[in-house]
Amino acid sequence: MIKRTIAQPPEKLTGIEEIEVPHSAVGFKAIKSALTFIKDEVGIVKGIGLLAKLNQKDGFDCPGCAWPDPDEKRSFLAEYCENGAKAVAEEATKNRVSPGFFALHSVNELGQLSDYELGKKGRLTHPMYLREGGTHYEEISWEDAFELIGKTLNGLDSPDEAVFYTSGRTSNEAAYLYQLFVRQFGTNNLPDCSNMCHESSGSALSETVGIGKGSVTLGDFKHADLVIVMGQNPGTNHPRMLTALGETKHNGGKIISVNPLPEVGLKNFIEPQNPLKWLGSGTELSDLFLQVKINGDVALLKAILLLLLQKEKANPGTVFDQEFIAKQTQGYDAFITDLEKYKIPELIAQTGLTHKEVVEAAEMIADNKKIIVCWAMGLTQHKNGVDNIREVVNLLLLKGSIGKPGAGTCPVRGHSNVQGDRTMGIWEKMPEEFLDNLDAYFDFKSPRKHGYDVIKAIDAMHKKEARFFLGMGGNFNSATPDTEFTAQALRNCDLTVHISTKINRSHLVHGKEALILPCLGRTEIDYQASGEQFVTTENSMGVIAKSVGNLEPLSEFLKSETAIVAGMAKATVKNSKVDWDAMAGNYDLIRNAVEATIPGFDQYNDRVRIPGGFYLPNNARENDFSSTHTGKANFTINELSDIVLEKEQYLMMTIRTHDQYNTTIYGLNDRYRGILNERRVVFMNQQDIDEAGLKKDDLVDLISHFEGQERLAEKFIVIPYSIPRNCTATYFPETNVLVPLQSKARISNQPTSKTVVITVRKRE
Ligand SMILES: Nc1nc2c(c(=O)[nH]1)N[C@H]1C(S)=C(S)[C@@H](COP(=O)(O)OP(=O)(O)OC[C@H]3O[C@@H](n4cnc5c(=O)[nH]c(N)nc54)[C@H](O)[C@@H]3O)O[C@H]1N2
Ligand SMILES: Nc1nc2c(c(=O)[nH]1)N[C@H]1C(S)=C(S)[C@@H](COP(=O)(O)OP(=O)(O)OC[C@H]3O[C@@H](n4cnc5c(=O)[nH]c(N)nc54)[C@H](O)[C@@H]3O)O[C@H]1N2
Ligand SMILES: [Mo]
Repeated sequence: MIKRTIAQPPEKLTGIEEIEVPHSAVGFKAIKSALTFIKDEVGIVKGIGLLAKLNQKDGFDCPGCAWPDPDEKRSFLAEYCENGAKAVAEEATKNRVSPGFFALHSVNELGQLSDYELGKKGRLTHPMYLREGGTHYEEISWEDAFELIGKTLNGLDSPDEAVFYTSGRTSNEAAYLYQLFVRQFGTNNLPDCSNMCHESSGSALSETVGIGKGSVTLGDFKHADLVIVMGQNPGTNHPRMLTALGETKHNGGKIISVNPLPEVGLKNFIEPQNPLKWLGSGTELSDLFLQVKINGDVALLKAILLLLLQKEKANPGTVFDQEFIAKQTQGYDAFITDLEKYKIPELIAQTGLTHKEVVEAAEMIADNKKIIVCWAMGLTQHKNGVDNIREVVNLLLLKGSIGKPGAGTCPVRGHSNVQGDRTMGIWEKMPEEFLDNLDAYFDFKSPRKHGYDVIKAIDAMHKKEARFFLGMGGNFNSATPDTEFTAQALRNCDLTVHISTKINRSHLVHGKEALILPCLGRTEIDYQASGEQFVTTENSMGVIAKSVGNLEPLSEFLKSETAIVAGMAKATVKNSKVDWDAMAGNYDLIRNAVEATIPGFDQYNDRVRIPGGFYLPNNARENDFSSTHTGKANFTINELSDIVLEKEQYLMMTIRTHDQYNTTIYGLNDRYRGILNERRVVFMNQQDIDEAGLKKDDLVDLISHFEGQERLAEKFIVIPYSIPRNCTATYFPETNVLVPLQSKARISNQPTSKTVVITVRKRE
């Protein structure tokens, strides 16, 4: 069994306190919590100045989530949330990690700190270098850092021995230049955080409706009859979405939530815009809460679809949109034939729900015509993650609920520019058309062989088939599955390079040599040769807008991500015809190149200067499905979960607390689930706890089981919680060590971080 190294956070308990689960989300406590983070990290005067620019048309895009801003007026309080304020506080912190700090603390010593303690050390100020065999990072000049990168890359046997990862905060401009550099160097090895996030959504949506992005706009929430929120915790991860759900309700629409946990944000919400309401009882959001078993969604959807089919047969044309089906779709008959193979009681048994609850959901769906389905990681991170989403699409197609106001698909994206990075070409398998355009504009030949995604990249580094790793943002060691395996993969590299704002565990799990390159964050002013620059991002609904920071850079040694890419490119691709300095000196030139090579960016530089930005084209929104492989929207046949639990086994989902941003730990509380000051907890059903002979607050070890292998995570506190039988929940990244690398979704190859088979062992 795998034991811990510094690749994992230490197994220290921090002193749990349990409180009652609150009745509603947001409200006064959220505002108070936001201001406390701002005060402690940034200082109140500078902090308020920052919040005033957050998500405003003349300000910067929140580095938190990708939820869109209203197209129309934006109010001061409404356009940020508690967790956006925490994200800003984390970036604009007063604390600094300088060369002096690294001289005092060895890499090994830093590895003993928790992720929370590490993050609180502050922002990186200087480029740092760890020499082979070295114990401490030392200061290095930018020139020497670029030269080392160029030399190492050019010393590889093949460009495919290098891996270039991207996290989703990188701006469009930096991402575009970065993928150009990587392709000019000669590889498509561009894995990204999206491989672990919405890859299943992209795979399912491209196949079924011809675009890997969602079809709805923010305005659609005002017109929807019914919004179904599946596998998503907006109260914590997309708090501004609660405002949109509030609007649905306000206009008479209904909400169904489907989740193994009764997440507070989905139950009740107190508007942040209106201080008069902060102390009130709030808006009840969900009309129906379906507490589904982990990975029971395909079974639930199939049961609902069968009930709808029965109703449609009884009264043809009243439940399904037959005209839409006939005109716009393909595969209906085969889909219905397959669906009829299933038996409703058997399906419902897999969901853990009652017959009555499923019938109620089917009736709400049958009665309404304008339906939006929203989802996030609760649907994508499963072996049948793609099936989950294709089944959602089947439902929407039957109802003709796509490509019209108030209806459609809404995969809710994570990182603030994860969608834009893909549009800019950060993908290991960009289509030929994109590569052809790039080649024509820049007069070179980009590689055509598909590159590594996250899982394949880890595997290749582990086998020493890849020997160079670069992370454009992110925290690869801690965000990926199978922590100890991944750590070994990184340690196998000749050189690991991280372009980062803050110190994280990936800097401590390094190759023979390592570099940390500190970059500007969203909140900072970006000075370049032609003057102050702005960047652009794409939100979850395909709006491209400008983002400009308002703080002086915290150190003169920081470079923008774009400038860093240019520096690396010049040191590496010696025969390039690209004028890297000109592009990095004036981002308008990068945007001109984007306009020339990517459809939908006509007059990019002009349109993005209009406050609020512009929408990219979206065929599904326009009710046009001609870009799928059949030229129509496609019904698909999907598989149920095939996980069979043995005695004493549970399914574990790894989720986020209210006080973290992925691997960045803002604080130790999960207020909305009643847990304060502790992350090493395992939520279990009370009956399961009783049957296992355990009690509340017992200390346990968790062991995962996959293809005969066992993985171990030690010291977790048992917490009885409202969760279906045989289901458990823990926080990521502490339990990533339990997620097997080879456990992945069919088609999308996404890690299955929400379905890990575990047993629980009481500690002596
Ligand atoms: N404050 C904050 N904001 C964030 C982030 C953050 O860490 N902190 N992360 C950002 C990123 S990158 C992303 S991708 C998003 C993530 O946003 P979410 O997807 O909301 O994040 P998770 O915590 O993974 O929560 C998954 C939800 O799915 C439920 N779930 C788990 N398994 C199943 C299942 O089998 N079926 C169903 N129906 N539900 C299930 C869980 O109970 C939980 O409510 O948030 C983004 N925004
Ligand atoms: N078990 C489990 N694992 C998961 C998930 C899960 O639900 N369960 N979720 C997955 C998902 S959805 C995602 S998206 C991934 C996230 O994976 P990543 O994107 O790799 O991880 P983050 O924690 O978001 O990255 C945080 C780091 O980014 C750097 N950073 C912050 N802002 C900037 C910036 O502006 N520029 C640069 N260059 N660096 C910056 C900081 O140094 C910080 O330490 O994790 C995945 N891993
Ligand atoms: Mo994500």
